[in-house]
Amino acid sequence: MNSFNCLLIGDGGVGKTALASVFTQNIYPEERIPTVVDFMSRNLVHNNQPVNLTVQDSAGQKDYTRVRLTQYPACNIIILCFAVNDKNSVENVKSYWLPEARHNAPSKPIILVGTKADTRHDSQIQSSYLISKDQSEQLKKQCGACLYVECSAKDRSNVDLVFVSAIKVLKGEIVQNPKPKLKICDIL
Ligand SMILES: Nc1nc2c(ncn2[C@@H]2O[C@H](COP(=O)(O)OP(=O)(O)O)[C@@H](O)[C@H]2O)c(=O)[nH]1
Ligand SMILES: [Mg+2]
Repeated sequence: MNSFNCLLIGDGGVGKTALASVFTQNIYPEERIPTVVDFMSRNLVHNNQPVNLTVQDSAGQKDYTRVRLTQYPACNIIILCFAVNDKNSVENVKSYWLPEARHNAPSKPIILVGTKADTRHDSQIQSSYLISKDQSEQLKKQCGACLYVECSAKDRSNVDLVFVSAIKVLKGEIVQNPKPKLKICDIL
C-alpha cells in the first residue's frame, strides 16, 4: 500500500485541526482545541489502489516552533493553511510559514489552502476581510505552491479535495510548479 505523510502548517486558529479531524474522522470540532503535535490517519482508495494518508497536525503558535520543526522530516508534502477571512494569517504565509517550510523542507511540494471558505457566504458572520480569488492565486504563485484549494471544514466542502490533491501531487498526477516566484531572500 502507498503510504504518504502530509504536514499541516499555518497560524493558530486557521482551522488546521478541524480540517484534519473532518477528513480523518468526519468530526467538526466547534471549539478550538490547542494542538502541540497530533497524528491522524485515513485509508482511502485512489485510482483503485489503497492509500494510507497520515496527517500531521501542528501547533501554529510560535512558542512551539522547536516541536514543529521536528515534524518536517517525516512529511512528504506540506499543506500551508491560512483562513480566507483572516488577513494576518494570509500575511504570515509569506512572512513566516513559507520561509520556515522552505528552510526545513526545501524540496517538498506545498499545497496552499484557504480555510473557512464558508465565511464568504455566511450572512451570520460579517467578515471585515476576505481574500479575493485573484489574491490567493497570486499568493500560490509567489509560494511556488503546486495548487491552491479553498475549503471549509465547517460545511465539509472541498475537505477531501485538499488531501486527494496531495496524493495526486505525490503520485505525479499533478505537475509541480518548478520554481517559486519569490526567492527566500525576497521574502525575508
Ligand atoms: N467558520 C469556520 N470556522 C472554522 C472552520 N474550521 C475551523 N473553524 C473554527 O476556527 C477555530 C479554530 O479551529 P482549529 O481547527 O482549532 O484551528 P487550528 O489552531 O489551526 O488547529 C475553531 O473555533 C473552529 O471551530 C471552518 O471551516 N469554518
Ligand atoms: Mg490545532
